[in-house]
Order: sequence, then C-alpha cells, then structure tokens
Amino acid sequence: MGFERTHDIEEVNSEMIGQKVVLGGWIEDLRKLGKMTFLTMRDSTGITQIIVKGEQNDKIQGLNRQSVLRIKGTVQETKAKDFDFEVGAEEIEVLAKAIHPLPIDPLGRLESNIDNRLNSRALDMRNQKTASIFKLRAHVLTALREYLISKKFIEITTPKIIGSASEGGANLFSLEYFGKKAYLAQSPQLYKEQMTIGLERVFEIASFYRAEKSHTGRHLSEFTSVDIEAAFMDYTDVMDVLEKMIRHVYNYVSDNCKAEEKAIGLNFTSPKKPNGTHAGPFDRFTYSYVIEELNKAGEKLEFGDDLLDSHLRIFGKNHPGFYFITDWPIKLKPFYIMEKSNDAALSESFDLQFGYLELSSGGTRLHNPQKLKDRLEKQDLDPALFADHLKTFDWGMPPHAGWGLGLERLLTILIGIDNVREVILYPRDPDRLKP
Ligand code: AMO
Repeated sequence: MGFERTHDIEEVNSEMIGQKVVLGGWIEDLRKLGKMTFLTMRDSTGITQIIVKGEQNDKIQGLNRQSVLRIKGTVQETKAKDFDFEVGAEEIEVLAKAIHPLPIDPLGRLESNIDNRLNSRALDMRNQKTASIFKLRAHVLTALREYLISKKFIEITTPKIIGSASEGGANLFSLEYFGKKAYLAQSPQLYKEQMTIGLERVFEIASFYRAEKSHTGRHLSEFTSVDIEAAFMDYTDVMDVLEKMIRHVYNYVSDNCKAEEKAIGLNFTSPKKPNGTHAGPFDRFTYSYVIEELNKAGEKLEFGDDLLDSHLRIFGKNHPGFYFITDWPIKLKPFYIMEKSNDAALSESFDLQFGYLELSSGGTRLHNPQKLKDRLEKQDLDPALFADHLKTFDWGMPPHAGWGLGLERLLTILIGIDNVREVILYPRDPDRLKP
C-alpha cells in the first residue's frame, strides 16, 4: 500500500458503492460487536464508519481513540442511520497509537476549561468546534486580504525587532540584540507611514507585542494587527475602507463558511442579513457626544477625560453593534495624529467599537515634519529617538491616514464569544508563555 490516501473523507459518497478507497484519519469511536468492530474515523474534512472484521480486527485490539489509521477498503451500503455509506476494511495500518486517558476529551463531551485546552492545544484542534474557529480565522484572513488588495493596497512586512519605540515609551518588551538593547514592535506605525512614499496604499497583517499586565478577555501580549496606511486619504476615507472591509468579511464568511458556522453553532450576523445591529451604515458619534450622553446617564466626565472600559460598557449597552467614536481630544491621541483644522483641541481620529469593545483605532496623520517634532516634544518623547522616521518626512511625505484593527477582537465579535484566547492558537499573556 502506498502512503497516499485516495480520498479525503468528504470526497467519498454513496455513489461510490463498490469502489476501493484508501482513507487515513483518527479513531473517533470504537464499538465492538462480537468479532467485529464498528469504528468511526475522522480526518480534517469529515467522518465515516468503518467495519472491521477477522484478521484486521485483531490489529486494532487495544487501540484507543485518537490513534491514527490508514485503511484500504471498499465503499458499501450501510444500515447505520447517521451515515449514507460505510467502508468495509480490507487492510489496516496502525500509524500512531494514542494514550488513554488523554489530557482533554477532544470530542468535547467532557467539558474542559480553557487553560487545560490551551495546554493541550494540538489535541483541542481535534474538537470540531475549535478546528472550525481556526478554519474561520483563515477564511477571515483571506477575506481581509481580498478586500484590501481589490482596493489597491499592497501587502508589506515590517520589522518586528526594532531599535526604538514605534508608539511611545510604554508597553515595550525589550531584548538583547548583539550587545545592544532592542524591542519587539508594538505596531508597524512608523514603517507603514513611511511606505506611503512610493507605495501609497499599504497593509500588513502580523503579530505585534504589548507588555501590558492586563488580565482581560480582550488583551494579549502578542496579538495580530491588521494595519493600513493610505496616501491622499484622511480619517473619513479610511473609516469608509474599514467599514466596507468589515462588511466584506461578514459577507464572505456567510457565503463560504457554512460548515464552520454549523460546527461552532453560530448564525453569522451579517450586514447582508441585518438583525438590527448591523443594518445600515455604522453610526458615527463624536467623542463630545459620547461624553454628553454618558453625563446624562449620571457619569461625571469632562472634556479630555479618557473613556474607560466602565464608560464604554454603559455607552455600548445603548449602542449595540458597530459604531465609530470620532474627533477625540488631541491630548488623548498618539503624537502622529493630526489636529482638526478648525479646533486644535480635537483630532482627526476615530475608534471603531462593537458595543463596549474597541476593535480599531486610526486617524489622519501629521505629515509636516516640524509639527511632528513639536508634538513629540509635547508628549515628552525625544525627537532624537525618532530621527530615522523624521528624516523621511523631508523626502516628499504625502498626506496620509490609516488604522490598526485587532484581528482577535474582530473574531470574538464574529463568533460571539468574549475571550481572545479562543481565537489565537497559543495565546501569550502575563501568565502564559508556554506551550
Ligand atoms: P492601538 O494601540 O489602538 O492603535 O491598537 C489598534 C487595535 O489593536 C488591537 N489591540 C490589541 N488586541 C489584543 N491585545 C492587545 N494587547 C491589543 N492592543 C491593541 C485593538 C486596537 O483597537 N498604531 C495604532 C493604529 C493606527 O493608528 O494605525 C495602534 O496601534 O483592537
């Protein structure tokens, strides 16, 4: 028998009765009946029933669930009500044996807590719900790329080991780099802005690092950021790109992820099939309006106060679904954000929210080098540390705008769960560095 399988399990059907197949997969269940075994075997595409008799039955004695088999057999009719056909085994090879008991029940019949599942992530991936979350993640990445490429954004890869901060001083992981101090990038901010000279519209989807001691369902020390930067656009233009891209993602997954939708137990709440929260364009509230509404609800906020999680939970309750908060006070925004031309206390900036959860932030950037230098100083950052960045602003820096979107946060919204650890393979947080 050669190593190749002739079919993935999903490719076998009841019209193939009488045909020989070679299948490979993991034992999901074994049921002995006298000198015969009813075995269900799953590969990443599906599940089938295998009937094992005689000498072949001897080979599988003592095997546990999750052991790996290759089976040569013939597709035949079945009396089983869960299957349209079965495979009569003619030759079985045991390729790997699994232990019993396993650290978690990959079928999910016995509930395992998230820590146990993350400690056994590879086995957790045999749980169809978990596997479907990661298949969905891959589809979302395809949808994001498809949309941005269709809008002439060029995918770039920026360094993750950097010599000085990209977002200001806080939250940086440092490391030793051939006797010098280096850092893990918090975002591609400076590089993506620089690339608007020459490439005009760029995007990156990559891991970035934040040394935040946060123990919440929305913070990771290593997260996946979807970033864009576009020349000749302002914040309203890039908000449109973001909103349309998110609609594209919903439409894409509702068209292409039926199996995942079923396995995860979801109904994608698509803007295409509005359920109230996604119908119509995303609302756009100014920061000042949010403060006003919160104060009416009994909060005591002043202009310039940051919106804390507790505030956003109140506001989010009244505004479920996607909405933007725009025109933030300039002092709450990073040094690279442009002030509003008619009010220097405000900025051309936005956050995209889903209820209480911040999914993205962005804005129009300063592209005048002197203004950028002044802002760095105002925020107690040393322009000398940004010399390599600042010099590019004298080389014909176009006006530009962009945003960064947390992929894991978007996925939690799509799936309707509240922990980013469910949607990243091996989450890194203050308590979790292994496996
Ligand atoms: P910001 O710091 O707001 O902006 O990050 C952008 C988005 O990234 C996600 N995010 C995180 N997700 C999980 N864990 C974390 N620790 C974490 N930190 C951030 C959030 C957030 O909205 N350079 C700017 C973006 C820009 O202006 O282009 C930036 O990094 O969803």
